[in-house]
Amino acid sequence: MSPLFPALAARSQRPALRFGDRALTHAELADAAGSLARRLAGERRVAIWATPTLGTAVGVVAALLAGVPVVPVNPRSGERELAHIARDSAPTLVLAEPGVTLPPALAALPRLDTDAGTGAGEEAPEVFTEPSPEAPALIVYTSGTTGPPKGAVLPRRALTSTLDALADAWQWTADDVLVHALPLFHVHGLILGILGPLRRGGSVTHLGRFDTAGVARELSSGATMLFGVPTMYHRIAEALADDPALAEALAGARLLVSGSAALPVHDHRRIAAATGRRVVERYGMTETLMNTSVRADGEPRAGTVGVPLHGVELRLVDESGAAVEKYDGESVGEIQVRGPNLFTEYLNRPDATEAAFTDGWFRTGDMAIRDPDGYVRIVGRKATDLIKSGGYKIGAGEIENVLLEHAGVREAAVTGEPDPDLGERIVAWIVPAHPEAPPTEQELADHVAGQLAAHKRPRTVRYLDALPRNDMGKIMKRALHG
Ligand code: MCA
Ligand code: AMP
Repeated sequence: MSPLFPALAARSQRPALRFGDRALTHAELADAAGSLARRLAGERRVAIWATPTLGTAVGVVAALLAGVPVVPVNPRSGERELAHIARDSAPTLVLAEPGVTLPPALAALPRLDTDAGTGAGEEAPEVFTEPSPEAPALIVYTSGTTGPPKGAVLPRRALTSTLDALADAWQWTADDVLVHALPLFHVHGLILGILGPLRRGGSVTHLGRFDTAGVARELSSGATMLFGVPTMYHRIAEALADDPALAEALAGARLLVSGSAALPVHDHRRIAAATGRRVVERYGMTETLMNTSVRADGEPRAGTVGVPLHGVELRLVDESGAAVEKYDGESVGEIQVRGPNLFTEYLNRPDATEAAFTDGWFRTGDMAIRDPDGYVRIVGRKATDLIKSGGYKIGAGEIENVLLEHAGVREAAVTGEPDPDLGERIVAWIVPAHPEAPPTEQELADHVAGQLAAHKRPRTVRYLDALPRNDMGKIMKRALHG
């Protein structure tokens, strides 16, 4: 069994995964994923239809055991996004839960159900050759400012180094039981939320979908840690006033962790006031996995993402390209990082890979300051055309292109607007092709959801006679919110 998962090799009888009434111990997972892995061995690359279900976890572990790179696909991807990912990643096989009907872009591929291995325990266990630490483990698609999403190639050493650095920062052990409801096609939910507990030999309960009742139930019946995006903590903060059981459950947790976007200080405070517990923030990115965190044994401080994780080098660089040396809580620079946690490349995009690095440092595009004791505070982002909504990164250009394909749209611009629940809300500014009969808000939301993904749909549409443009004809987005 792969050294990625010592508890599988040790055939631990402790719980590993629970999704509703489906659960596996580490030993059972070793059998299920092991026999699925035998069927995957030799494949060049597999896609997985990443529903929030047990089969997705088993399928990803199987691919990792077999040493076959795996591409998690959002099961709510629209046609265009799916076609792009299928074309770009060119999987030789697709894994899916039994009974799932796959859309055309994937249906033509050979398919293996994620339960294909179960019941095959009588087969002799196979010892898979462990690939090199540099070998690709996962390819995770992430949006940029323009163009379709890029596949970040994550090597095996990035997974192990980030998960072990988090274990160090959070004192995360085999005794921890994690609960979360994050999607399984991104780093947060899949790598931290599923592979993390498995690597520790601990366990995870996935709620299937987020609700505060599920969080309260699990934290009051044995779960020790909660992972969530700020939107989830905001909804918890809102519910706390009328839900003493939720407050009690959170108060009993060992660690509450937030990430993927900034958790507003107001929500930090409301949760601390109602539960006596401080939410710990960590900062990461698909391309870098985790960079910094407030440590479990460190001082929790709202509004900061803590200190660099073990093995991660972090520097701030100002606009002239010079390193910001001051730890004064006010000198701003772009966060650049270096370390074993980094991706190796964007799949099929050497141009984009090259542009992402400077002297071996990865440019995150996030702007930050450092407190005198080294705590990092993120203060903004370089690109205005990147929107973080519900913890998802969304490129404005991608949505604009799809809106422009709608027959009722003459011009389109997309921006992010502050939103108490989602952090940012996607706003589409539309010049209708036929002002007397403009497309409705619902029609445009459905169009974007159908082509890209549900979370990329505009939540607000504003209709204009013309978009504000400068002398060069470029849309002046800053003038839109005027
Ligand atoms: C409404 N719905 C529609 C439409 N209108 N669906 C399709 N087309 C439409 N026009 C439906 C949705 O399908 C869904 O159905 C329901 O309305 C609500 O969906 P949505 O609006 O997406 O939900 P939400 O309430 O806005 O979701 C909030 C959320 C979600 C649960 C917090 O945003 C979320 O899961 N975020 C996690 C993001 C994440 O994991 N990011 C990590 C990447 P139904 O009711 O059936 O669901 S960042 C990362 O990995 C880095 C490394 C890091 O640092 O972590
Ligand atoms: P993604 O590309 O979807 O992996 O998102 C990565 C981005 O999420 C980072 O570049 C940050 O802008 C943002 N992010 C992640 N964690 C945090 C955090 N704790 N606070 C603020 N921003 C965060």
